[in-house]
This record gives sequence, C-alpha cells and structure tokens, in this order.
Amino acid sequence: QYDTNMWGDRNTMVHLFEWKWNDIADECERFLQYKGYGGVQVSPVNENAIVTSGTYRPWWERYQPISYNLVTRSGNEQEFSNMVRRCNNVGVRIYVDVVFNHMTGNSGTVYGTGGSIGYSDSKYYPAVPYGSNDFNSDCGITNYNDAINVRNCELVGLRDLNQGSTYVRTTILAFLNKLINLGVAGFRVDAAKHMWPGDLEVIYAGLNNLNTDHGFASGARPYIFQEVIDLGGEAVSFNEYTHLGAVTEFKYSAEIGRVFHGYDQLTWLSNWGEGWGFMASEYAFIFVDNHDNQRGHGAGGSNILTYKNAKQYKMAIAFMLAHPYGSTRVMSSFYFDDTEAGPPADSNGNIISPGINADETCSNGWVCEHRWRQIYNMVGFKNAVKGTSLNDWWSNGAQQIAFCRGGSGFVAFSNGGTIAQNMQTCLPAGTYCDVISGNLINGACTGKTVTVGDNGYGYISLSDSEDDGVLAVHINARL
Ligand code: LM2
Ligand code: CA
Repeated sequence: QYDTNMWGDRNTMVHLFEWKWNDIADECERFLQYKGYGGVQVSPVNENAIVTSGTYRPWWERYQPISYNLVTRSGNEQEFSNMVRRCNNVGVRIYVDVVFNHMTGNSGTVYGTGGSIGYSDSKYYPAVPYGSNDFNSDCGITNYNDAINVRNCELVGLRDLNQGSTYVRTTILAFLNKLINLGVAGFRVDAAKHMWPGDLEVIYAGLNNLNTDHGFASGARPYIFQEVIDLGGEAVSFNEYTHLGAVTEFKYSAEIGRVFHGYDQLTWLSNWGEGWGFMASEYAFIFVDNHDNQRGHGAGGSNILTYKNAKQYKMAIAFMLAHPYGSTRVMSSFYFDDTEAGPPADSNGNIISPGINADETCSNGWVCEHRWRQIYNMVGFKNAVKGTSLNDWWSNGAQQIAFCRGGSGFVAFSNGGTIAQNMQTCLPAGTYCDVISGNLINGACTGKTVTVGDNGYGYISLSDSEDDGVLAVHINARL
C-alpha cells in the first residue's frame, strides 16, 4: 500500500545507511524530529553472514541473510525495539530493508553476526530453519530477457528462496509480522524484481495491521516500497508491481543526475515526471542516489550524483524535494573510496558511531548529507508545500528555472549564469528567509532574504559564484 503512515505534514524519509540502532534513536530525538523528517529507512535488521575481505567487512554482507534473528552490526533485538519506540514517540517512522529473495552466497560454511551457522553448499540454514527444498535450483541469473531466469535463479550466486512454498511464505511472514509488532511502519522489499508478484501479493496480504500501541491508526497497513530496477527493455517491468505498493523509479535517479551534471538543460524539466517516461507519481519511490548506485552497484552508472559532487548534488536534492512528483528518500552515507568497503569500524569490526560537530555536521567518517542545511531545509520546504501543485513555471530557456508550489513556496535554480530580476513568488506579501543560503533563527535570517510585495513579486538574486545554485523560500520561513 502507498500511505507512508508519516505524522502530519512530514513526507520524506532518510536512509541512515549502516547506522547503529542506538545512534538512530538519538538522531530521531535530537535532530530528525525538529527538521521535519518523517521516517528512517534502516539497513537490514536480521542476522547476516559475516564476510571478511582484507582489512574490512564489506557493506554488502548485510544482503546475505543467515537467519531472522535480529542481531547485526547495528545492534540486537532489544536495541532495535528501543529505537523504534523512541523514534515513534517523536513522530519519526521506521522502515526496514527486508531481504527475503535469498539467503547467503554459495561459499561453504558461513557464520552469522548473531553466532548462527549456515551450510550454503547444501542450502541448510538451521537457525531459521531452511533446508534445500525451500530453495530454487542452482542456476544463475544470466538472461534479463527471461522472467523465469530472473526470478527462479540465483542473483550473484545468492541462494534463491522459493516464495511459492507455503512454508517459506509462513516463515517470511513471521519475520515481517514480528517487525510490525515491534512498531515499524513499513518495508523496503529488497530484490522484488527477483520474486513473483503473485507470491509477494500473498505475503503482503498476510501482514498484520500496524501496531496501534505505537500511535498508528487502527487498521493502518504497512507502507511497501519495492526495489525493482527497470530502466526499460527487460522481461520484468515495474508495472507488474505497482498494484502491490510503491516501486523504486531508477530512471528518476539516472535522469536527475544527468540533468544536474549539466548534460541537459534545466529548461527541459518543465514536464518532469511522467512526461519523462517515469511511472505514475502515486507509485513512484524516488531518490537522487541510493546505497547501491552511489558506488557503482545497481543502476545508473556515471550519471548518478553523490555527496562527492556536492554543489550539483544539493541542487538535484533540492529539485527533488521542491517538485511534487513521487515519494522521496534522502540518502545519508559514510565516506568511501573503495566501493566495497563497509562503514567506519574499529579493528574488531564494530561500527563506530557518527560524531556530531558544533555546526551540526558529522565526523568519524560519516557524511550525514541529511544534516546539510540545504538538504534538511528542503525537507522542511516539502512539508510546508504538501498538498499544493506546481504553478508559475519560469525558465530562461536554458540553465535557469523557477516555480511556485501553490501559494506556499517558491524556488529558483541556476546551473549556469546569474539570476537578478523580479519574479512571481506566489507568496503573501512579507519578507522571507532563503533556506538554502541560511537559516531562520529566532526570527532572523542568517542568509539572503526575499521581500515579496502585494502582487506576489519579489527580487530574486542568485549569482553564479554562490556556494549553491538554488534559492528557496516558503510560508514557514517568513520573518
Ligand atoms: C539489492 N537489491 O535488489 C540490494 O540493493 C543490493 O545491495 C544487493 O547486492 C542485492 N539486492 C542482493 O540483496 C549487494 C551487492 C552485491 C553483493 C550482494 C550480497 O551489490 O555485490 O554480492 O549484496 O552480499 C556479493 C559479491 C558477489 C558475490 C555475492 C555472493 O559482491 O560477487 O557473488 O556476494 O557471494 C558471487
Ligand atoms: Ca528469486
């Protein structure tokens, strides 16, 4: 289902990739609630196989389940449960990345983060338990033009569960319903493309309603967003999944990156959304980058913008959060050069917590894009304009655009050249703080201001030499 179950006007989640549960609980209380984030996507919660690669544990070991016990490098069940409670208490929902297409790779005897053992060559995972007849055959995925191959064979050698089996379905459902009872609001369904929609339908239908003890409305259903990489031209289409819940729109990520890299002109964004061949907005789950494609995994290749191209990245995020299309997720990363390396960890492999600097940014190897002013203030912008549509589109015919969101927000972008002119902001008369160049603190703006007259016009100044190519004002940032 498509309702995120977020509080009030909140309507963006952040992926706190590889964060520990205790740190996420702290982040909900000290930061996310105040900036208007509506939820957190957390890394997989169930026990995974430990993979050691040279000096580190790769981030992708978490995509190799060995049991459904809630013990990972992010913490144990008690810590997870406490986190969900603490975040829900401040109106920040938790969405779990659930991996049930497969178990571990085929690499002999494997050991898990909770002490479990698995025998991947004989497909025996006693801590679940799963045995060889719960799995599809040993074939590898080799042909994306063949849906049977894509769904019934092994993705990069990962032991492929047969979700057509009643026992497998029941076991997966017990895991998902346990998470619902602990208070989560929904799921990112990993590798949904590699599972049959009919099987997923049965599984979703067996999910419990959300736990009313955590503030969810009676009868509320879990939000489902399914990871289906479909850039076109393959046997499996996103269309097969949209009746079941939201679906990742990977074309969005690739195209927005291409545009803000400067490979296309902003003026062509005038029909952004379905007009660019994306799925219908109501189904689309969108992001500028995700944990895979920011490091060359998944889809999108060199088009993808990340924290490494900070100015263009912030512009793309601002555009995503200013525009009404889709359901949005902000990425929050750790620094990396090696695309396989895991999160900051000590010599025993324990994840190191992010440090928090006086200026709100992070240390200890964490990027914390979600703490960048330009990003969290656009989360606030998106909350302020919720329910409005896009109007008063303006463009210089090249790399400059501007638009309003009803009478609640106005945003301007320049990816080349300076804007200096009166523009229709659609806002009531008054003086507004540009939430990109500054913050509104105790009634004063630390950045640029825009004064809007009775006719809605204001003088917009956005020079090429500024740190950011965006100006954004909204109804909740009025002086
Ligand atoms: C996903 N979505 O559908 C995740 O977003 C993605 O991060 C996962 O792949 C993938 N599905 C499976 O859950 C990652 C990573 C792979 C990695 C797998 C499993 O992108 O590179 O594969 O997790 O850990 C790794 C090795 C690969 C090896 C495999 C099995 O990179 O070379 O294949 O493990 O041992 C022999
Ligand atoms: Ca499969």
